[in-house]
Amino acid sequence: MLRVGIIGLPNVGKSTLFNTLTGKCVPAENYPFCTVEPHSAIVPVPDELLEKIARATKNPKLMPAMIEFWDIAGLVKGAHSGTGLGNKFLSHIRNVDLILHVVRAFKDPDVAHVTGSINPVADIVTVQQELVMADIDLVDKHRIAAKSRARNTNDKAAPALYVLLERIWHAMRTEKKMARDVQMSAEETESIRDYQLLTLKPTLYVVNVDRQADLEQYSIAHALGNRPWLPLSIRNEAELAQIQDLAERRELREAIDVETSIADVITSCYERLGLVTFYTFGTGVTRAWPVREGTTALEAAGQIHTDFLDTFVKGRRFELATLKSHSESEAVSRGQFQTLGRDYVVKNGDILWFVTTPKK
Ligand SMILES: Nc1nc2c(ncn2[C@@H]2O[C@H](COP(=O)(O)OP(=O)(O)OP(=O)(O)O)[C@@H](O)[C@H]2O)c(=O)[nH]1
Ligand SMILES: [Mg+2]
Repeated sequence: MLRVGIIGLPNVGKSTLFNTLTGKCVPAENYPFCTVEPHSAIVPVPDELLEKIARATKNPKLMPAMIEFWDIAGLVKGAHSGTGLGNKFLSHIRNVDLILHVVRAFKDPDVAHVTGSINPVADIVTVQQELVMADIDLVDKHRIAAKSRARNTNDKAAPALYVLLERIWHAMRTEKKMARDVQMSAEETESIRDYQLLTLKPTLYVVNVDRQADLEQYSIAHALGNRPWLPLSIRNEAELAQIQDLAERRELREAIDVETSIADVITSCYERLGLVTFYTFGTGVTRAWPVREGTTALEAAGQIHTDFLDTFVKGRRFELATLKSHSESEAVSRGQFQTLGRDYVVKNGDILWFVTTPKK
């Protein structure tokens, strides 16, 4: 299951976003620290291709990719050392795959701001610094352990790991750098992936505005530069989600001058995770399978059933157009498929069928 943790200062709209994303109701009141325990809920990823495959192959039950969203308490300055409730929460998001950082850029004098004034750019820095501080402690622990292993054991990887951790630790302490901004090779990044550093995780910023003009006023685009972000009118989206009547919904949608929607947030989270999706169909079910880039046909089959790792014979890849006019067995007998060996690298949008031997 893919996991996304929603973070930000208190009272910026995290729980309202979570509720709207998930259709779940957790308290979203106008006072800071309304959320104490993290809440989680599972949300399907909107997927048009999945629906098309289901229609073409007449396997109507959809199993889309799922994302588990975690709503946590607001972070404040000093959260890493125990101020507010944030530090307790930081531990809850250590194992998420993506961080969704909500930033307040709506004015509304009726909604209190922890520092008293709206300053999204400063708020982003405050939250980032808390994440950096929380990571420093962790890097330090691993740094000391690597140093000891380098001295006292035959662990060949330990000296290089120690040098790397020393470099990251230094950059975090002296320059307040996030781990992802420290220059590292792909192998170095991989060597510390298991540490679950918060500032190494992919991040998507959601800038909560009441209207598009809020973005310009606070120079958001400039401040976030090339970091991925989306504007969203969370309160309006929450209102929209309550409306059943389609015509009324359309009217409100048009009245909201921020174009990105809740569905865009889910899709962007999925995209930020850098996954590819392959599809399977059969016995009434059409299913999307999110896998890491570079996954082979054998590994993909193993996702479906671990037994397939032993019984894998080959894969078959079908075009959607073929499945629209022919059943799977017709397509096979007409030779309208591509045969895949175990080392084939799965591509986004592949519609696959695995041939396996019965297990002895
Ligand atoms: N004007 C306006 N108010 C909003 C918007 N989003 C949220 N709010 C209001 O802000 C208040 C706080 O929202 P929450 O969703 O509870 O905020 P939170 O970030 O979860 O807060 P904590 O859990 O305390 O950290 C509520 O009164 C919301 O209705 C928005 O886009 N515009
Ligand atoms: Mg909350």
